[in-house]
Amino acid sequence: MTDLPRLNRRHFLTGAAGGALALPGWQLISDSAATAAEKPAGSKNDGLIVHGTSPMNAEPKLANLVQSWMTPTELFYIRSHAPVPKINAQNFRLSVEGLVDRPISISLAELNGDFKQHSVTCTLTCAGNRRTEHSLIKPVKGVPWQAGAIGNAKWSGARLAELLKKAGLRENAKHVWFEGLDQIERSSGVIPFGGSIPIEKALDDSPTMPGALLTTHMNGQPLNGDHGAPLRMVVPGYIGARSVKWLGKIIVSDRPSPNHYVANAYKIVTKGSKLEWAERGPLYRFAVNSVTCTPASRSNAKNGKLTVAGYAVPSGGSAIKQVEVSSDNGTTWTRAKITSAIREYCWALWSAEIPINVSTSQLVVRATDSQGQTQPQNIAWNMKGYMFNAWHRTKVQ
Ligand SMILES: Nc1nc2c(c(=O)[nH]1)N[C@H]1C(S)=C(S)[C@@H](COP(=O)(O)O)O[C@H]1N2
Ligand SMILES: [Mo]
Repeated sequence: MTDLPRLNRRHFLTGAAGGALALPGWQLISDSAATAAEKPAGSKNDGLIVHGTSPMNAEPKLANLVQSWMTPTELFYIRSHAPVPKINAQNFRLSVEGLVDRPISISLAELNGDFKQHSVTCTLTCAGNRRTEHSLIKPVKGVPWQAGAIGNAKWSGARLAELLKKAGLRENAKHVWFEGLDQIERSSGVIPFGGSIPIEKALDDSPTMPGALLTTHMNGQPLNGDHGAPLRMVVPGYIGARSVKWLGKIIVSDRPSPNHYVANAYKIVTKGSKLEWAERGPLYRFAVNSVTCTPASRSNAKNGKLTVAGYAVPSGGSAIKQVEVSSDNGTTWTRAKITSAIREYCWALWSAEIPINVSTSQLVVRATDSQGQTQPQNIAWNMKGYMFNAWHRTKVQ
């Protein structure tokens, strides 16, 4: 790899501190969305919608988000369950334990120097993206994401499979747990954020896409605090929650992680009984989805043709095949033009010219991916408001 700067101490220190220092300038101003506020205009992340500052949860405005196929770091959504932990990158060590022959404790310099560095471009999206639309069925708790909890970035680091190979997997290794160094206050006590993935996914390397990447760089720069400095997982094709930030520990096991964020969150449940939580499997792959980003809903439109544009994301691991827009609630569809690269594990950007007249009240978009997955007209409500991928509707007036 040629374009990844070698890590050094200064990078890690500025990388880790940068995110924390970059944020106090944000201020809350009243906005139509109850908890949302925007960063004052005139700076690079002009227009980020902030749902909360401690921990930081923010998403870009949709019109800004679809300006480029590669999402600039300052426009990349931030989803954190606790404040950014202070990590001294100099004496930081990642440990690998559990069902391995040789447990590992490794520094960042060793991870960078002893393992081949790979760069991959893939889309990360939160399972709660579009929760505000889901809440129109029946309200749910959780960060009220609009449709901006998604971004496409270049991630660089070592392949998880190579580290696991070095540790030597035992025969009964079935799942890989990730543990963050953050401290999340819950009624039951303080816990780290945890994730886990099946061992098959961890080892599912292709020449161009790792099953999972131990990421130190985002878009060619050392990770900043908000995005997980100094080290995070990136699990292409899986819901964002499996890409654990501020990674401190990897545990190989014969079962999924018992961490709250695997066992008692990120599942599709409708009643929330103990039994239902125990019976449901953890969410892994994200679902095919698409959103019209411009114009915004309720923009004024004239008779004639309206140009609409947005993003479409394939279900985890596939590629976008087609995007269609309808002005008659799905009776007839117009195929949109893909205006970006089309790649596995990545979103695509699209635009379409749609004839409209006085009787047009809304536009609908749906995407289909290379696995034949397509968005449903409606989806069933679930308690946490996850995986909302019903046809996206834009009101026109
Ligand atoms: N340690 C830790 N990792 C985490 C989280 C967190 O709160 N703590 N949030 C997860 C969730 S729910 C998502 S969607 C992604 C968001 O990554 P980003 O903030 O870089 O966009 O990080 C995941 N990794
Ligand atoms: Mo998420």
